[in-house]
Amino acid sequence: MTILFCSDSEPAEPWRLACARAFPDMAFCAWPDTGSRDAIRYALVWRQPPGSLARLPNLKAILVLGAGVDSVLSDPELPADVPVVRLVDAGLPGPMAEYALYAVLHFQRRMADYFEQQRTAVWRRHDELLARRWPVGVMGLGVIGAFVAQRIAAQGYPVAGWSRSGKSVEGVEVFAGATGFDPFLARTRVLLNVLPLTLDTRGILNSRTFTAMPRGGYVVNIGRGGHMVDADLIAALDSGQLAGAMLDVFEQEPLPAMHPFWRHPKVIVTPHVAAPTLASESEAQVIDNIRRLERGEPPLGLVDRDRGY
Ligand code: NDP
Ligand code: OXD
Repeated sequence: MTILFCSDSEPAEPWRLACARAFPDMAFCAWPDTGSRDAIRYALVWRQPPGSLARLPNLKAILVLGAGVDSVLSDPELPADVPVVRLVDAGLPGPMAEYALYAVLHFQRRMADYFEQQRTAVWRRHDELLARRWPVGVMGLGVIGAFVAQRIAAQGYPVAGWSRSGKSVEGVEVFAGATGFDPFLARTRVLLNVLPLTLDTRGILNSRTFTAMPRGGYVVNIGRGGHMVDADLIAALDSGQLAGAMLDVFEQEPLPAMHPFWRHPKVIVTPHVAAPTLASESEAQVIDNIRRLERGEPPLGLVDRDRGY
């Protein structure tokens, strides 16, 4: 029995060690070395090369080493009947909330202006500092989004969240579905995206969305690059409808050197670092899920492939 590690970007070694400790009787191999394809029972994947999970006749589950499964589900050769399992929490919400809070503070406390002023030794104060005047709106109230929303609310910001079902989150004003979207946007000064990328959410950060926000707002994208319509963001920033954006995720990663986001004065780019998956925080969950599957029990974090998350 073999565990296959399959990623175009992440190192296999931490997972090789974790699997060797937990399953000394199972073999481990890292794509493109598959050993005997018939022996592969579990695949640990993060942005697997397309087609790498095809023709594995005894594959029992695909265990995604992240919370978002869009890159896995977009593989045209993904085996149709094999369960896809994602990480649930696994140490991701804390760093996501830190990133989000930093972004809100950065904009609210006018840090870009002070960095710029320092370059020319300008001593000038800007006002409008009160957190209660900075309504934050979190798109996606799942495991991560709900945590992010509560962390920011705990700092005194008025926080609302928007999700499909509108499940309640203590301390957060909740909006739901298509009818709740515009009222949610109308009260939001800093829009924080923590949605999964699905057919329904692709391109949701577009000019219509930005126009529904009060003029001079901010956008923070820590969901996926596919949520953003890049040209619409640039147009909204250039027209003043939006005052700034902090972006961690991009349609193409690494972000191409010629992409206008790199040089836009109102855009901050980070290289998909809001919450990297750490083996130390997630291996127990992955190992536990393999044990559950071996016992014939449902794993934690089973993805609804039709829904896309
Ligand atoms: P969950 O599946 O727990 O939550 C998803 C949330 O999005 C739910 O609240 C869901 O609504 C909502 N949602 C989904 N589709 C829609 C829709 N069409 N309209 C409105 N709401 C919708 O995911 P996580 O919180 O664990 O992760 C969220 C995303 O964060 C990941 O998919 C990934 O893309 C991103 N991520 C980014 C990282 C980074 O480093 N930048 C790190 C980790 C994750 P409902 O509650 O009704 O189901
Ligand atoms: C994830 C990510 O989805 O790191 O876990 O983006």
